[in-house]
Amino acid sequence: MTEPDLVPFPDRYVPPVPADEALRTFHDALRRRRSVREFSDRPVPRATIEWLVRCAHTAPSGANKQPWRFVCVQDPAIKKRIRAAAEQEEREFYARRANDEWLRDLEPLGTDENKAFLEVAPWLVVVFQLAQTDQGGQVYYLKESVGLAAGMFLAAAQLAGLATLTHTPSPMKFLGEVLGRPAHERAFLLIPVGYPADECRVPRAALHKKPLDEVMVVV
Ligand code: IYR
Repeated sequence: MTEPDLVPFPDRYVPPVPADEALRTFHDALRRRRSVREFSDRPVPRATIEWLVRCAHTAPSGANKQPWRFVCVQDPAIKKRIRAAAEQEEREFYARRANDEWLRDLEPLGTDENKAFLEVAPWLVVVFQLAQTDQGGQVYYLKESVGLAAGMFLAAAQLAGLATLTHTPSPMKFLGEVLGRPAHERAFLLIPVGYPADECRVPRAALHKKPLDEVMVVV
């Protein structure tokens, strides 16, 4: 058996301001995040997107396997193909696949099969989950791991003043095909990233959060 190799906890983070203040500031940024469907075409530098991926990539993962890939699309021709394929799936979803309750739940959001934002947003970041490591090894708690990384990506984008959307065209198989990804990668989430359009609106329904005592139980 290999001995665990434990080292002193390096570079431990200590907030530069009192913890309550740090949390208030962080919460104030997070609470103002909205899923945006009307993007500006204002460019976002590649270096900024790299920082977002770096932040996401700090996430914990099962046995530290880091079973994710962030495919960052800025090529207009590829965005166009993604939009066409997504809209094809979404037409099917709205016409047939979604049941009545689902469609009713979506009504307040005003979503439909038109996904112009897939061409307008300067970046489409497609998060892939890896069913095995690139070397063919096992991965663990795959959805939990990739979900954590995706959450950190969204938080980082918010801190950078960037808008995001957690878009899940369903099924998402076409993303692996359009992006030429290997068989062990499966699309998990498509995140358009950019600035909101000047005239951007968001659904009123999305402003409501349940009160804390509904989501938090202390025993
Ligand atoms: N994927 C579809 C439908 C959709 C589903 C849920 I759940 C949402 O929160 C929003 C949309 C679409 O993108 O239109």
